[in-house]
Amino acid sequence: MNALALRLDEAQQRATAIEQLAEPLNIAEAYVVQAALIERRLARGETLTGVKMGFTSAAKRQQMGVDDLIFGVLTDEMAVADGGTTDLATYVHPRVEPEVAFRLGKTVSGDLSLSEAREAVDAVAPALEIIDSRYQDFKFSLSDVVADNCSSAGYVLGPWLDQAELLDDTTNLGMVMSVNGQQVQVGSSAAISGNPLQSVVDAARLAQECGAELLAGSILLAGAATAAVPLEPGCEITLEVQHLGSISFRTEDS
Ligand code: OOG
Ligand code: MG
Repeated sequence: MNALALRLDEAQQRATAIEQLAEPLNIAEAYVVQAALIERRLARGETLTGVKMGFTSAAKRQQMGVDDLIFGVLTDEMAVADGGTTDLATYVHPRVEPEVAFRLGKTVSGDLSLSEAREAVDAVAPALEIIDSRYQDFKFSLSDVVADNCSSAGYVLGPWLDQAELLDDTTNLGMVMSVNGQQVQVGSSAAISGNPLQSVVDAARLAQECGAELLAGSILLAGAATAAVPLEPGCEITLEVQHLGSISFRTEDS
């Protein structure tokens, strides 16, 4: 497991793709590789900032040809400031996708109801996720992508909003992602498991299965509402989420 984690970690650090894993792992083994990969990042001084859910929308499952929910880990190194710039040379073949993020107000793990998930979150924000598979051609099996920390590479968060009326209903917010002012994806937060708060329920369950918790104060990316779009140099990417506002970042000119 450590050898696989090392290969994936080096692929990320060198921004060079590797072949899909030759030995098929089961999902539990893939989460062990993911944990070893995160340990390597923490040993370099990165800190945990939260978790992300993946394949919560039919659009994503269809784009990537997989059919189960996955769970990955975010660190401070992945954060890109709202309005900031990211250098594409640090990624293999990055894509961007429109999301909603929650901040946890208390530590949770295991079985939660939707109303317990609502009580567990204390803020919501528009979010863009930069995903970057370390596998050639962005192709992988479900266990391959879990081992690769679910393609986690970057994230941009808008300002946290904590008004109860916003948190009480994030089920059907219009979401528009644009590149250089041109709309590239239009969707709704309803595409995220029918309700983005369902991602809190699912993440708490998956965390417990991995012997972990979702920590108070940490971020949860609920998953993309639409398919992801490849990032090109010299672009400005914006996301507008109904009632939550807009965020953006730029990619450096090549
Ligand atoms: C895996 C990550 C999926 C999402 O929001 O569905 C994900 C991938 O597509 O490479 O982050
Ligand atoms: Mg995502």
